[in-house]
Amino acid sequence: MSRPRILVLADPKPQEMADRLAADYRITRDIADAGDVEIVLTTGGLGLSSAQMAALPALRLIAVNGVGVDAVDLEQARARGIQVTTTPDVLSDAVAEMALALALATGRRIAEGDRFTRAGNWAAGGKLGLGLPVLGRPAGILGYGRIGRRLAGMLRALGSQVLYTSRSEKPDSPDGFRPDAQALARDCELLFVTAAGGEDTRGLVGAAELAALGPSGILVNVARGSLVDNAALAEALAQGRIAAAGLDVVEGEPEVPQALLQAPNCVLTPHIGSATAQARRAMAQLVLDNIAAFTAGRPLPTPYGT
Ligand code: 8YV
Repeated sequence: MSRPRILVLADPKPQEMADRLAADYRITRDIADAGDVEIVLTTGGLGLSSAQMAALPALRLIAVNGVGVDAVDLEQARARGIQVTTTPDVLSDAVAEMALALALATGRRIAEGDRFTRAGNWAAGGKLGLGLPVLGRPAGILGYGRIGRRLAGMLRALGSQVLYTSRSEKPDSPDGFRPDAQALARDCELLFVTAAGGEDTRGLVGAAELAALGPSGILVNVARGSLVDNAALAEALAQGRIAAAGLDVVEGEPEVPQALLQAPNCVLTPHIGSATAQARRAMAQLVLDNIAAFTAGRPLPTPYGT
């Protein structure tokens, strides 16, 4: 049987996984050359837009290398019976760890301290100001899915009180439920954004939530930039309405607003939450498993929504 053709919008990492993909499938990277293609490999960041999907009449599977599906036209996929798969669980540790790292980097001024030292200020007798403790302060999880729960477990193990908000209260959770983002921000001092992106969560963290978080509060976003109002955040950081922010994702990425680039109390990283060799290898393996199962007519290991 000839090797199936697939449209690849982004190679899985590490390279060995991309090589395995090339060995098992005939790859095209040109949507205009993919009219007969049944399978698309994309990432959480790239997704597959309405127009792209409409240009693929034979499409039957969208294999996402990631867990975010906010950039996939799910409505069109459902209407056309196109299956969507993601890579859940295997990246939860990495992304949750990144959230914790960003909280520590902001609270304890690690990025500022690095710049301060490299600029020769320490050698010149300068003193960097005090930071803020992270562990032991009430932590709020905005979005209690796989990543949010994993982060909650890490924080709980480190002695922090954990609160969360989600569409509904989770009876099995040992953490405190709050009905919405503002109530959560009011009752915590570290606010972690781990909810799914998309139009229904756009701007969940705005001026009101940041004011509720307060002047010693720290915001961390490892989910999607769309969840946080950039302008409100830049204002809150500049005016000291919150203490600091750690962002692995920003609305409009990879472009970042100047106000955030220039904010000394904002730590920025380039969407690397899942970027460890272990996580990316496991994600790529799941992608290959999903595509192989689809090709063989077997049940898909990680269909979206399960
Ligand atoms: C992916 C992500 O690695 O899972 C997601 O949706 O955003 C990341 O974990 C990213 O999409 C790769 O570009």
